[in-house]
Amino acid sequence: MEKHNPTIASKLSAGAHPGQGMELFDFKAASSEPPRKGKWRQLECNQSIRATFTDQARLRLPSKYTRCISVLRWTLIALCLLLSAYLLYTITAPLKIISVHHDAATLPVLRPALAANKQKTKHDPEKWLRDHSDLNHYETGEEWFNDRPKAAIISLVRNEELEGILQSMRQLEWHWNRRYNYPWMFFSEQTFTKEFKLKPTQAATTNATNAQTSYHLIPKNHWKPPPHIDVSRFHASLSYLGTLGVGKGYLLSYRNMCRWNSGFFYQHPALAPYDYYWRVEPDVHFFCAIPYDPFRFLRDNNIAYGFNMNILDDARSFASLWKRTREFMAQRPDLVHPDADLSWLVDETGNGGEYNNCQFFSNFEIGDLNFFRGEANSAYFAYLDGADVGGFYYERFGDAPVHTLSVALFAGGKDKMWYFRDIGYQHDIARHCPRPEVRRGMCDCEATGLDENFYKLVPMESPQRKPGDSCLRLWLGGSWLERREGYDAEVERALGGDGLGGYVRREFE
Ligand SMILES: Nc1nc2c(ncn2[C@@H]2O[C@H](COP(=O)(O)OP(=O)(O)OP(=O)(O)O)[C@@H](O)[C@H]2O)c(=O)[nH]1
Ligand SMILES: [Mg+2]
Repeated sequence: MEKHNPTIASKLSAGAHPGQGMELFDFKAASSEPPRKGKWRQLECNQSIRATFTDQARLRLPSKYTRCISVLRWTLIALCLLLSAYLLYTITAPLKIISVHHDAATLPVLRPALAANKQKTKHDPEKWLRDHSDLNHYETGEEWFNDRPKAAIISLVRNEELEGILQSMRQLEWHWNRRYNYPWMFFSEQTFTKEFKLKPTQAATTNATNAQTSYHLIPKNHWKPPPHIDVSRFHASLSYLGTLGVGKGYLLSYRNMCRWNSGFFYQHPALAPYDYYWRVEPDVHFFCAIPYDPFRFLRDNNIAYGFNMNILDDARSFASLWKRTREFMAQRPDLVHPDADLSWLVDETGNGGEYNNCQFFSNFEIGDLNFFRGEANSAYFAYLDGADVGGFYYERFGDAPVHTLSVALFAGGKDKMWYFRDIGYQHDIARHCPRPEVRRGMCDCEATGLDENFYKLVPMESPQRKPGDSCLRLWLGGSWLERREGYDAEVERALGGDGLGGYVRREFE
């Protein structure tokens, strides 16, 4: 017996008009065999009838078996989609959690007070950081490659410090360079061993990065006292500073190291094609993800030198450095930059115009090689190293105070220097970790204060006067130096403090 679909029949009788060049639905065929594609003929009817008709008919189309398959198919598709979404999420989640948005209040920036005429420059480092900070950004492609600064990570290191440099590399790679792939360049006066470079089954420098690595020998005359050095006077200095207990003052290798880092690294032929360097030592720590390219930052903002610790050095190691520097300035006043600001380095009142021994702690530095290669710095180094002074061997001039004085004298104003406050870092007992307010979940360390590390490097027995404010505050200047009314540093010291209290402006406001 033929069964008609009552709904369709009633809809038809209620107003649908078959014919007039349109094809009709074959009810008989529809009732006797399951309709297939092509069995439909169009109805001349309004849209609503067609919809109801189609729905009704469809309900009857698939057999139980076909419906099951269809359900299964959609379930599988849904599962696949879910799985893909989950995989995508797990791969990118660590990056997304700390995707960076800078607003004015959380910029990782502490800038020094500049001389009134220097307040306005065409560079805007804060804006640059806002525009270029992105942890999900991986630099790839030709456009990026052609535009990136010519820069390298450089390390003076010994074969026996392999474990230490691997540790430094792992952290810097993880927190930054795996997204930028700047080359690592290793320097030594010794030939680097196969173990140091590449040992397929073990950790070695080549395995610690996807970036290019290269190994360079230091020319012999860059790593030994120059001929004008009087050997017996030099030996007397080794034993004198050794006896005093000035850090590594008795080591010839240390003197060579300080001299190379002061005046020779930027002359190495392997660095000739490069414009910027980031110095990395073995056994240092990097605590924070770095969401931008510091090389590009320096270049785009015309900054010569970046540091992240500005602390006091042991003055006994460079007793005549300031006197010699003044001599050089007197000889070559033309080289001193017109914007040079020495106010944070020279204590005119408390210390009679002497150098206060503040220094950029140079085991971390990111800098412009062309500044160091320039006439002013080269001449300054040549003077300190020359026959009249011989300061790297008769004393223990360190590369940190030498770089600091050079940058301050010859690079320009403080806007040529940058405090990389957001790069958490540790070298031995000196540690810098950004405050929670500015770290944005990107650091794995306990926050340190602004005055932290100030005199950590100066042993109790050093008779040097400490400046009244920490080096970093002196560099920042302005309101960073204001104390609350009635505060007396002498009273604080008499009570056992260090005289660094009472500041109106604390680190983050
Ligand atoms: N190739 C080579 N590298 C050296 C030599 N002496 C020091 N260095 C490297 O120079 C850098 C500074 O040397 P360190 O001995 O760490 O000096 P420092 O940082 O002032 O002293 P510490 O506080 O003890 O770390 C490190 O990267 C050392 O690996 C040396 O004789 N040969
Ligand atoms: Mg060191």
